[in-house]
Amino acid sequence: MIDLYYWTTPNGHKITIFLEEAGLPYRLLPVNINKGEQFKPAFLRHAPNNRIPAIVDKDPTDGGEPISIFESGAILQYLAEKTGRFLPKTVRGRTEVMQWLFWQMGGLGPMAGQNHHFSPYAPESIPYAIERYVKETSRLYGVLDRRLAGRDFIAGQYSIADMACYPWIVPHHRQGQNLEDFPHLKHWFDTMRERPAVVRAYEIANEVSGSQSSPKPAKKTPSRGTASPPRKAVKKKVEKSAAAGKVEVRKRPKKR
Ligand SMILES: N[C@@H](CCC(=O)N[C@@H](CS)C(=O)NCC(=O)O)C(=O)O
Repeated sequence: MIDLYYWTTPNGHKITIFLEEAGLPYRLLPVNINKGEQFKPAFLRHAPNNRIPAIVDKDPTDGGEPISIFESGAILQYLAEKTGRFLPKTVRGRTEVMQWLFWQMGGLGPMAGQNHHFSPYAPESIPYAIERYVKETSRLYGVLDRRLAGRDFIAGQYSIADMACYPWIVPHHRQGQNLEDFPHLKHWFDTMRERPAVVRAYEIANEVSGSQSSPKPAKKTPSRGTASPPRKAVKKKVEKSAAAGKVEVRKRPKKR
């Protein structure tokens, strides 16, 4: 069983997408970053950077003590290696995936994150910062668009690189981007959003944010991009334990 310390943000969605794709059993532990729960000592034991996501694998492949992992890229790599899925084993295939995973971790995520901060949320509008991050996001979208020309997925086959990038493209409107300007990226985005595991990941996000309603902020507050556009009826796939604030996600039969 994997414990997932999670909130409904792009970095959180990456891991629910992986777990849903792989059909791994996991227990979802919401860490409401709008309420400061990322600073609680129990969470910091697993995530010293006080940011979600983090996981604890209670059943590591070496049969030893549970392993805690923070940083979404490291978690995706760990889970891919654990399951033998979504990361090719050949040196070339693996290198393709890893460089795009690092590109997301070092570029797309941080730059789009700054874009979210300065464009819609900053209490003071700073045109220089807005322009810088909207432009840089646009440049990165262009890089991904060119990469996806003639490819279904970022590294050819569906991989953890796609899972890492997709949640950062979901809030494209908020980032001042129009997907019509990036046709290959748009095609990939439309394919990704229809994957059943991706749909489930965003349904879970809606369930979790609905169950942890925070007080409405009086002013604009930096919250981090969350769930997908409203989808059809959200099925009850998540069981909540209100007292413990935990959400148990049961293993589903694989549909292939
Ligand atoms: N590089 C980290 C970034 C994690 C991160 O920034 N998480 C945000 C939510 S997307 C967070 O927990 N923020 C809490 C805070 O800013 O205090 C990763 O990819 O895991």
